[in-house]
Formats: sequence, C-alpha cells, structure tokens
Amino acid sequence: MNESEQAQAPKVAILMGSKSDYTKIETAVSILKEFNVSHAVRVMSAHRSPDVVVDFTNDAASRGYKVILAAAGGAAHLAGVVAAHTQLPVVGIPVHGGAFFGADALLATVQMPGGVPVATVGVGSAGGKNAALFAIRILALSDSELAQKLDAYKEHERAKVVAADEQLQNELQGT
Ligand code: RP5
Repeated sequence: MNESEQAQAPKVAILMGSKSDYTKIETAVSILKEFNVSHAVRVMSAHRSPDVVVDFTNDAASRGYKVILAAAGGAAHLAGVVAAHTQLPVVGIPVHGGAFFGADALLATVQMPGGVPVATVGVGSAGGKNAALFAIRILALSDSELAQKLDAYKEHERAKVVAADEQLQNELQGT
C-alpha cells in the first residue's frame, strides 16, 4: 500500500459478532462520524465465521487500520480472537442482551489471559461511545487536529453539565 492509499484507508475497524449487535453499538459509529475518523463496520463471528475473522485480522495492520473495536454478546470471544491475531490495539465492547443482560459478554471479554490484551469498555450504549473515544485518543497521539477536537469535545461536555446545573438551580428556586 502506497502513502496516499494509507492516508485514505479506514483507521478504525468496528467488528461485531452479529448484525443484531449493530443497534446496540451504534454509538461507536456516531462518535467516529462526529470526529470524522475513517472507519469500516463489519459483521464477523469468532464462532460462526472464524476464518473471516482471522483473514481480516491478519491483514488489518498492513491495510492501514490502527485500532480495532470488537463487539459481541453472550460467549463473547470476538475481541480475544482478534487480539490473538494482531498487534494492533483491540478494544472489546461487551454487548447487552441474552439471559445475563451482557454480564456474560463482559466477563468473556475482560478476562483475557496475560499476554493478549483487550481493553474492555462497559456494557451498554456508553460502552460503544467510550470504545470509539478511546480509539480516537490513540489516534490523537499522532494527530494534533484530532487532539484539538478531543479538547473541544471535553469542553462541550463540561459546558453541558454546567448548563444543566444552572437550569436545575433555577427550577429549584422557582418552586
Ligand atoms: C454473539 O451472539 C453476537 O455477538 C450476538 O451478540 C449474539 C447473538 O447473535 P445472533 O443470534 O443474534 O446472531 O455471537
């Protein structure tokens, strides 16, 4: 891959074990779009299409990916299998649902054996959001424009809380 192809290639891959996961991790996609970070979104399963997972992951670094987000529910092995096949940073997103409401996915994703790291975020929509923000923080280490966007994002979040407090104080004084 030449330099201009590298520049245009997606930097973040969002993998999910089933298309049924998509609505639960859309927050990750929204954040990457908001920060204008190029990304690919793919369905591939550690159990149902393991060959696809291994093929994708083996080539991911050479195709320009910098971070992989891997979302799965239940017996969630996707992030771990991905981390076993690449040196790229892998963020696991345990998907809410099933008999244990995502607790099974959380434990399966977070309890990796030593030597094969998966940075695991929480279950639920905040998990997808934080996974994307974590990927952006990694990319921002070598991208000052992205670092500035992160600063602006943080300030915006702060301003929202301050405004909510002001509104609450006004409401309380009005009663
Ligand atoms: C996991 O099994 C997927 O990540 C999904 O969360 C769960 C259920 O998948 P479907 O049966 O809806 O395809 O592997």
